[in-house]
Amino acid sequence: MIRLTKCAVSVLLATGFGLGATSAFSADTLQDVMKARGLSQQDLMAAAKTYVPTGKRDDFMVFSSGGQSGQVIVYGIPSMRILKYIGVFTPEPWQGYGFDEQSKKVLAGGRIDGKDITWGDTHHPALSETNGESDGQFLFINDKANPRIAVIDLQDFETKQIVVNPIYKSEHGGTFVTPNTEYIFEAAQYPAPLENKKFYPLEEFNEKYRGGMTYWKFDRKKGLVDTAASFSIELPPYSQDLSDAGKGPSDGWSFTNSFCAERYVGGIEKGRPPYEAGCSAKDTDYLHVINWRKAAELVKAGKAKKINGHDVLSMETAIKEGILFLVPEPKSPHGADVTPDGKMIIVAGKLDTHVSVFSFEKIQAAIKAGKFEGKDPYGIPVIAMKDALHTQVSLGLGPLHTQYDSKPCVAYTSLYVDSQVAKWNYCEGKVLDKISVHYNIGHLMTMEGDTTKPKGHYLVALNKLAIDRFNPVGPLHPQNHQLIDISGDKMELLYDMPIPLGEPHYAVAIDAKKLKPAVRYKVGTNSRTDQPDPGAVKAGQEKIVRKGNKVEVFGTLIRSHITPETIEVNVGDEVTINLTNLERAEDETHGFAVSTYNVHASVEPGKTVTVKFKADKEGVYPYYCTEFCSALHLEMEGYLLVKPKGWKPGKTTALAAGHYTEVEYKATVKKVADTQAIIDSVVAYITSVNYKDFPEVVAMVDDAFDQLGKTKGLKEKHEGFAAKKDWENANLWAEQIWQYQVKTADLGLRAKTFLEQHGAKKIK
Ligand code: CUK
Ligand code: CUA
Repeated sequence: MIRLTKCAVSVLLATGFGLGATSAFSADTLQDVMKARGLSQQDLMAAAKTYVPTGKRDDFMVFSSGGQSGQVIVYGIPSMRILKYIGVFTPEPWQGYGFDEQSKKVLAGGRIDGKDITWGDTHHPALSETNGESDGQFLFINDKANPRIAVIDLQDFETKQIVVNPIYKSEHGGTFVTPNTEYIFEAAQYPAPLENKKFYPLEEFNEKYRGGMTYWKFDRKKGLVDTAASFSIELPPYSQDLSDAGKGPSDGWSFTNSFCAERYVGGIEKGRPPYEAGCSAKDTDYLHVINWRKAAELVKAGKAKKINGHDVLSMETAIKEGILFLVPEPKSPHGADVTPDGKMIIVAGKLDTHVSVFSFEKIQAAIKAGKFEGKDPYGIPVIAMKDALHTQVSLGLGPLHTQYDSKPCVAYTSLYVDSQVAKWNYCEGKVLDKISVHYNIGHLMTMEGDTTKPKGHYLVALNKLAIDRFNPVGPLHPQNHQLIDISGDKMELLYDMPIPLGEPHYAVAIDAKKLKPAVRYKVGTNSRTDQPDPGAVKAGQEKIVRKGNKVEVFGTLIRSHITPETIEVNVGDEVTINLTNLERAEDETHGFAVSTYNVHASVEPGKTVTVKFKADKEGVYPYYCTEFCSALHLEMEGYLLVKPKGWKPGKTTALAAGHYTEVEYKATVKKVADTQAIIDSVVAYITSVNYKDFPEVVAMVDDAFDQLGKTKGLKEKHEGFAAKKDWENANLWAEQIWQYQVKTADLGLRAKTFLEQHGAKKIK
């Protein structure tokens, strides 16, 4: 059985990557390639600016809304390589999101009126800030269709909380954060009665329908929104839209624009002119200027009333306390973006060629002087547009959103109708450059462009239509994110990236160095709460507990077995399976699925997850690991046996036997000895260098010795059986030693490669 021994070595070599052949480029010259592929010098330059060679990483990380997918898309810049989809409002099977109990609890937080809502229309992600700068700790995102926001912890890129807005029926102007992430903003969109399940006819729109602005209090220590400490301000039914938080001099204030300040109600089916006509009839809508800091104090002082159990400051109170003002803005505006220095608010009107630059100082001067041009129908003081404007600049057709450069006074505005990005100077009010994009751009995004310190370098155009840019995939086209180099005077288009998951309205980017996600959980962690999970067990303590018709499994996962390997239940039993991944090595995730019971879990190193189901059908259901985690991944399996009512074992038949011989047993023993020699040589290498300086390697070495430790007592066992000439058991137990050895060697070789690649030094 020499064959097996060779196989053993080849498995070991195959797992010890880094021993591969060095590859050479083919003999083509760069010119040949350019000619063959029809590439220009400019293409080559763009490729050189975006190509991230194998093994290298991106400079910036983007968190993009996943649009109607209800997820978040993570990708790198400049490569535009997609790194992850984060399940947020929608179940995501790979991550087990919505299929294991821990994540189901998070999704249940997003239930409305007792019903699951398993999709979301995600629009605006926002990164947490400290002193106005992105800190890389948390990400927030809204759901426009079902008024909700979610909290994602960037420790593990997992959704930890979904919060339902108790008074809106839709929301859009969120999420935006204050400079120290004290609050997360969310503005309503389509006006509706604030009380839940209250019906008022559209004829009572002006009196009973309302908009609003919600300020969610964020508890950074807990990493969760504190709903009890959050509040809203009642606003007129003006279709509040995008918002932004003040910063620097304007910190403590928020700005929210609106459309349909006409309060028009359509009804084309009844012969009325449609919404789009009535909602854009007047020349101006309103920018809402709110002193949120003072509002928070008023709420603390008990001046709010409860609506659906949530603190709401009435318009009346807000007006009386002098915290709510309106400024007319050119009609149907979209973005409201505060400049990095916090001095200006730039508003773009979709139906106007101008962007309007409002001065916070001027707005404050008008408020102080009590200089208003009048009141709106609800009694809110209106500051004259001219008293608030710094300047207006004509940029082109359909200006929507504005982002900022690291260079002072430089801004970029998307032009939806023109399909262009305009670069301009908002201090001096002049256009600097324009570039065409493909096609019909919505948002645009610069690196940390929402913060007090934008980083420049790149801009991404989030285009609504791709039309002819990609290989056709049917009538539903992907979206097109285009990467633009903004480091020079002229903008340069670098890359087209199709987004195939939904319409991402907005995205945010952060310097990749600011993100420091964990590589593993502390063994036994519930990743959704970051607390020790009661279902966790240590190696050797696995058990199956039965109480009446409830069967609870406390199991573990480690290459390459699931413990237990058999779960026997009776039909009708409620089955709970808790699984802890005992691995410490980076990226050693196991998955867990049970045939046809619609459960799946992703169990990353250290994580504990729970799946629950009712064993409502008798039969035999294999369960297995769904991640190709090791050479013996396919053997990482077991059986759920669901026994029929009143089933009794019949004539006992033997389990399948291999009928092994003494020769085979001896070959296995030799294979074990050969493999041990390889392990010894790897161990000799690892301990000859400063491996303790590499936490990744220490984790692998720990895991390796764990695996090797399991061989304890097995030698005596197989020798005992051999002495009794029970070659079947002797061979199988010797084989099991080898299984542990393979995993030990796999880890050892990975550790060795890592050390070699990271310049480990000899210590003796
Ligand atoms: S929105 Cu879609 S392009 Cu929801 Cu910010 Cu402007
Ligand atoms: Cu664990 Cu495959």
